[in-house]
Amino acid sequence: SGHYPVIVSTWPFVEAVRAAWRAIDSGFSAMDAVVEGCSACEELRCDGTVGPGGSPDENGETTLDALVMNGATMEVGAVAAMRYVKDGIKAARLVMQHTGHTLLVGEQASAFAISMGLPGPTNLSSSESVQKWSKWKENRCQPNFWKNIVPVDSCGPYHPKDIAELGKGTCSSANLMAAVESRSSHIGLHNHDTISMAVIDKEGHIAVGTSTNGATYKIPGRVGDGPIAGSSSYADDEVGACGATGDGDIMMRFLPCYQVVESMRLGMEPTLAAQDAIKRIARKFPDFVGAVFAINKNGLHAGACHGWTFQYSVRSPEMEDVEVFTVFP
Ligand code: SD4
Repeated sequence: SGHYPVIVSTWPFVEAVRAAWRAIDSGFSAMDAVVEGCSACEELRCDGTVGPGGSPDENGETTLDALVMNGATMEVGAVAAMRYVKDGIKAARLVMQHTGHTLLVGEQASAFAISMGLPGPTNLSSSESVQKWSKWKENRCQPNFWKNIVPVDSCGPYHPKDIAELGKGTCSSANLMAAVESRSSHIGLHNHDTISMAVIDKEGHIAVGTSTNGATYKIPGRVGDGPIAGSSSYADDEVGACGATGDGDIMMRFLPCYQVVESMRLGMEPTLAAQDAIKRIARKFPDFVGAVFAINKNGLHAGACHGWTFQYSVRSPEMEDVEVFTVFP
């Protein structure tokens, strides 16, 4: 007995879920709804970390990672480290619909997106991202939340020696405190970074999508879990779907969303499947920060997290509006 349609999204991205719900209500497919929902987040610059204008890399540039997946056909389209184009999720869908490829990267992804009619080239920086970056640059040890739990001076240019020294940074205690504060402010739900969304449409077809500008102060060229199918999100009509958020550099080693869907295929309830996927990562990386939501094809959903408190948003027919669920580690 399926409770369709249903929309699930990481974090309290309520407007994004409403946009996806409106799309479903007007008869659009699950895939269209995913694109509408994630686009809404990109336009609103959810948390300043989805879409343009957020999370500057080491050179101060914002780039986008995005993915869509169709759980009926198992088609996937994605872009990684895409520059100068604001519409990450639309670019991902264009890759899926109009090429035989799955993943395009960097400037060539931008060129493809623009050739397919998306607006660009555009500067993806905002005054906030420029300010944030200049401040960080002034103080080379200011932590990147994801990487500098042990503070490192990760400002390029890199030399083999620097790489060897990574993790042994020489930061003042003031910077160490900043690192600790930055970490707790993230755990306090200030900076969510990624929208991953799953939609089950009226027919029970499932689509997922993810859009993010990745990790702040990343080394240019870094690609996170966002555009990796099975890591940031995964869908299979026969089983259900999953969406993830968190430290992509760690999470992408485990394909947590593939794991969640495959566990549900073998009969696990969404709660257990989500918890199991997170536990597998935490066992090896006890300091990692991340979360997943799981939804099975009957519309039963759950979340699991490690290192922070996670929230995810749901809209289904029995709800009057989007509801936000909170999951504790
Ligand atoms: C990344 N997964 O690029 C993204 C960041 C994120 O919540 O999800 N933050 O690593």
